[in-house]
Amino acid sequence: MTDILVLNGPNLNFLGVREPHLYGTQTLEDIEKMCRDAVLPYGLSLDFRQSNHEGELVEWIQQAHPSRGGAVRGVVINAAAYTHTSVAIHDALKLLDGVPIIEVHLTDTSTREPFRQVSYIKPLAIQTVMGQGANGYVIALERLFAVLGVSKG
Ligand code: DHK
Repeated sequence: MTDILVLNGPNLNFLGVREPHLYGTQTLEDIEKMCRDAVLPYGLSLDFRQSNHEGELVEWIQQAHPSRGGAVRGVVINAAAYTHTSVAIHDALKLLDGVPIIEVHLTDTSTREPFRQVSYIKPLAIQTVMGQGANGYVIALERLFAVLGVSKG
């Protein structure tokens, strides 16, 4: 069981190598460390995961549901390319009724190709953080802490 679930979609395991002019030079491991450092003072547990497979992401979201023994309090998700295509991930996130979800993108997708203009995550998210690079994950987590009313110490 985890308090905070951070999910990452396809190709994000190539951060640092992949189009660094767009996605930056930090690796996913760097981002995980930033997230762990952000969560630590709050005494919350963090599950940080990445998958290139839509079904695996759906499965992890389902596992966060109370009927599967989950007790997740907040979700940060960068569904990467699945953001723009996945009704399955949208439907799975909808199962987590009442759990605050924050959508993150390293890049500002609103200024990119037309096929990136649609987000199936956005309607379920309390906030979308875009174009802030790796720091967007920390911004998203801090918003979650505020919404959850948790404090340091
Ligand atoms: C990451 C991806 O892999 C793309 O498919 C999305 C997103 C944007 C990002 O900016 O983090 O379109």
